[in-house]
Amino acid sequence: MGRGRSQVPEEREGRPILVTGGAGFIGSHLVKALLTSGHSVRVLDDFSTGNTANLSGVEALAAAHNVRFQLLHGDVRDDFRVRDAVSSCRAVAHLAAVASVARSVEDPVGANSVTHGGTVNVVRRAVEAEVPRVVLASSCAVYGDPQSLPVAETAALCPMSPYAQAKLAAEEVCSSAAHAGQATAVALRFFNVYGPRQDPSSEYSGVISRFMHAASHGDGVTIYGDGLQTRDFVYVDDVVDAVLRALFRPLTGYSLMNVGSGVESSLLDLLSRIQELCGRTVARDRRPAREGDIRHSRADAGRAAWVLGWRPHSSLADGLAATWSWHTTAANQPPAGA
Ligand code: NAD
Ligand code: UD2
Repeated sequence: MGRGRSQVPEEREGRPILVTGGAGFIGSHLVKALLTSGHSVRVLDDFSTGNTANLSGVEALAAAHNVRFQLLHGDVRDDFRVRDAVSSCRAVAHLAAVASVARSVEDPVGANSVTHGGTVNVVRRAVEAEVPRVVLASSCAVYGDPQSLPVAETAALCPMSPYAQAKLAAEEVCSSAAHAGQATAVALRFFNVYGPRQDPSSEYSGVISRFMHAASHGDGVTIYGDGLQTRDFVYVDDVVDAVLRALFRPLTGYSLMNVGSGVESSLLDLLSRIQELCGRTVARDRRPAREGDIRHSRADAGRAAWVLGWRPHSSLADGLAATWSWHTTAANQPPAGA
């Protein structure tokens, strides 16, 4: 690894980017964007929530762009698998995690072992293999309920769920490696990401995918709490753009950045937009607020603009329309109630 190196060394130019969790929602968009921009890609995924359908067409994409695509089935906690995965890589985008607050509350030990333990494993093996850069998918969940909005990276941290605690610990793994001069590391605190291929099939799935899945099947939705909680919904293409910049921009040491739209929307607002898209009223069932849920969220993404030259381009209206179109395309419809 390049101690303090800011640029990817030339001899690594043709080497693959490792995407852990590359068969998942965000990971699969990242993989396709990397291939399209002429980078070879290696994916490490255990398919616990990801699936091969998300990666359909990647071989053809790789061939069209004269680059390589390699899929490794394995767990980020499996030391031998991770050693193989990081070998000769140009950079690592580490996305594999138990990506759900609710699931982490149900199984805190398991969630921590993947999200924190897996990061320990990936980062230490990346450092050992002299991989010059690691980008971590972190989360705005580390802030908990911010005292004021928009929330900047300097805000107090108050992780309210095992998921948030594990993400904070994963960030510290990256910052320690960077501060020890072992790697350039970038932690991106994604806000609430949405878009095509977000899996709607579990009760733990992201709220936009849940609501759109229900609306497109003529079903009702469940609202936890009063529906007035707000989130900063950021479209997946914008998030991928931030990850690409974090992978390839000249940087040194450790960088930490919010990746959010800067716009705050309540669940009730979201539901009314979805009703407009589907042209009917969607029935709603109210349940108590979930444990570990935060109340309000909105990003100050000024640092990502400054450091990465990043800004979101998709409005909520455009992003929802594209996501709705994906949900209502027959080939993309998981069976109702799945
Ligand atoms: P996802 O569940 O679709 O993707 C996670 C991927 O990691 C899946 O393909 C899954 O099979 C894989 N994975 C899980 N455990 C693994 C393990 N032990 N070994 C190997 N692979 C494993 O979720 P996503 O929404 O695409 O999230 C990607 C990353 O972004 C996660 O780290 C998540 O915490 C983070 N993030 C997501 C959001 C969001 O709103 N979706 C927001 C903030 C941060
Ligand atoms: C958190 C993080 C997000 C990401 C994600 C991974 C915050 C602000 N965001 O998202 O960055 O890391 O965790 O899981 O911490 N809800 C319903 N009905 C449903 C589904 C959800 O009402 O069918 C509610 C849910 O209780 C919450 C809101 O919708 O209040 C958003 O939930 P989510 O699961 O989409 O995402 P969230 O905010 O937990």
